[in-house]
Amino acid sequence: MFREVGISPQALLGVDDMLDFVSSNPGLDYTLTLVDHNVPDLPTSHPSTPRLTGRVANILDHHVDEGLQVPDGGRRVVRVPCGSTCTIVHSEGLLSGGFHWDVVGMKMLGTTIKVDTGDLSTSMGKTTPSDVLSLQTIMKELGDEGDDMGGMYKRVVDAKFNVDFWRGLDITEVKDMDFKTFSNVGVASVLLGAGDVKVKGGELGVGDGDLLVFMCMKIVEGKPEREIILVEGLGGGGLGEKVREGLERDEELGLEEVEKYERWGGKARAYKQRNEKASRKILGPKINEIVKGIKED
Ligand SMILES: [Mn+2]
Repeated sequence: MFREVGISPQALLGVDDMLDFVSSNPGLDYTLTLVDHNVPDLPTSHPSTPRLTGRVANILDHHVDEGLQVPDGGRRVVRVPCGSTCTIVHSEGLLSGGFHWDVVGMKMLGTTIKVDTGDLSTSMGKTTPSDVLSLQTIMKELGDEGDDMGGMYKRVVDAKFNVDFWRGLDITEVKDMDFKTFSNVGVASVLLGAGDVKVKGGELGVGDGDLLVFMCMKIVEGKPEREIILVEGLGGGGLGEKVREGLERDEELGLEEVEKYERWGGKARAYKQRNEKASRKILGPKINEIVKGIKED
C-alpha cells in the first residue's frame, strides 16, 4: 500500500530502528503512541522492552484494554468493538493538538478500513457503525481523488491473501513485496510455499547482503504452515554461513532441512519451520543477536 501511494517501504522505521536511533542520541526525549494493540507487542525478554517502559504517552486501539497506564495529559481511546483501528485514528485524530491528513494519508486510512472490515462486509462480523461512518466521511472528503481506492484495496487484499497473485510475480517482486533488513540480512515475507518461490529466467540477485531469508507461508487445509529459504549472499567474510548455522540451531524456530535449491548457485536451502507462530517479529531480533554474537567472537 505504501508503494501504491509513492512512499518507499525502505523509508519506514520499525520500532527497533526507531529505538536504536533514540538510544544512540542520548538526551533525546521521546514518547510513543500505541496504535492497534495497547501493550507493546514484544516479549518481555526482548532487548527493546526496557526502552519502551514508561514511554507510552497515548493509546488508540480497538483491542481489549490491557490496562497499561498512560501519564496525565495522555490520550487513551480504546473502543471495542470497532472493525479497524484506522476508524479510531480517523475519528479521534492521531495526535493531540490536531493533525491534518493529506490526500495520501486519507487514502491509506480509508483503504485500511476497507481491508480490516472486508470492505464493510456484514458477514465477516467486524464492521461497526463507526467504521461505516469514517469510511463514508473519508470518501466524501476525497471526492474524485478517492477514485483509485477500490483498485488499491483489491491489490492490498491480493498481496495479503491471494496465492495466485503471488505466483504471478517474478522473483524480484516476490522478494520486495514485504522486505526488511536486520544486520545486513534481508528478510522477505512471502505468501508462497518454499517450492513455489521460483527463479524465473536466471539467477536470483542476492546482492551484497550476508544472507537472504524468504519466510514462506502456505495454507494447508485451512492451517498456516511456514517454510524458510536461506540464500547465502555475497557479503563476504563467511557471515552468511554463520548466521545460517545459527538459525539452523535455533530451537524456537525448529528448522528441518527439506530440500536444497541447487539452482540458486547451490547456496539456497529450504527448511520446514516447525514453529508456525515464529514470524519475522521473532526472527528479526534473533538475526541481530546472532550477528552480534559472531562479531564479538
Ligand atoms: Mn487490530
